[in-house]
Amino acid sequence: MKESEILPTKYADMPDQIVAGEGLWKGRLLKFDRLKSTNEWAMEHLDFCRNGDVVWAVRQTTGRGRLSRSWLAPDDRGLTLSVVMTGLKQDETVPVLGQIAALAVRDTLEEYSIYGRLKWPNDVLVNGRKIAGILAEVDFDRNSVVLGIGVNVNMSEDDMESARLARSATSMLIEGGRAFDIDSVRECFISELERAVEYVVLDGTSHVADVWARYDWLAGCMVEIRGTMGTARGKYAGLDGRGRLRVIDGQGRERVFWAGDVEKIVLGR
Ligand code: BT5
Repeated sequence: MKESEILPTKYADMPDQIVAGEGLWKGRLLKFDRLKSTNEWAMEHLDFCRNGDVVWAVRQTTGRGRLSRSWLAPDDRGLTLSVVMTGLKQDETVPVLGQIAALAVRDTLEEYSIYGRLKWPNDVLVNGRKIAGILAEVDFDRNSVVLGIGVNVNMSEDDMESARLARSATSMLIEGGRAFDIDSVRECFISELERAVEYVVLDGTSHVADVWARYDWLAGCMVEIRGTMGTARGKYAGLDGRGRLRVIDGQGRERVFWAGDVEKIVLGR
């Protein structure tokens, strides 16, 4: 980042630095040395944010996941940021933004020779362990979406162990066998996301389910889905064109879910 483009800010609760041109679509990078949650800050400061701003916390202390769950990011070792998008048409694009972000994370990892798979609604897994999570929040009144992304970059097995995530979580360091430069990972992710969002804006969302299917961790599995609208068990049938999960239940009926948690059913146990 060029020194001349860094503008220090002087207000409490405002970014420590604002860097022009390093956000999405050459938007601003709003950099915090420490922040409770980039999503929380962005949602509370939408009047300050512009389309394409990226809120980045070097240290995020109380990151949030979906459904009031928490997101672990030990000091300096995770990438934690939120992308602000405003003025989006309230069409089919908004519900698939989380999936587009997951695809962009997967593409980013591939740049570093780490090969991720996707798990609905928008997790990225490597060897069955979660390496990145995404939280999309919408403010309908302001016509804005805050897309929060957490990527485990340099977390060790010990970090995962102490957070009781040893079996369920992994990191770029664990999978790649070396430490990675978080600035480069961030820059790579922003350009992958830019590309993916532009594709959808120009071409619509119909291709998202097809691209997702190439890397789908649940493909061919029996699953149990606990959605906001009930529970179902059955054969996983991929995503539909609107990003919803499809399951064929025991009676052969197709059920679709907008949101929820899905797990593979291991038969014979
Ligand atoms: C998510 O929720 O996966 C969304 C995570 C989004 C985090 C980003 S970081 C930047 C932005 N600012 C925020 O405050 N949040 C976003 P969910 O699917 O509910 O998964 C949460 C669950 O994953 C937790 O209950 C843990 O079991 C597990 N978990 C927590 N931290 C993890 C980590 N670092 N790696 C893998 N799994 C983790």
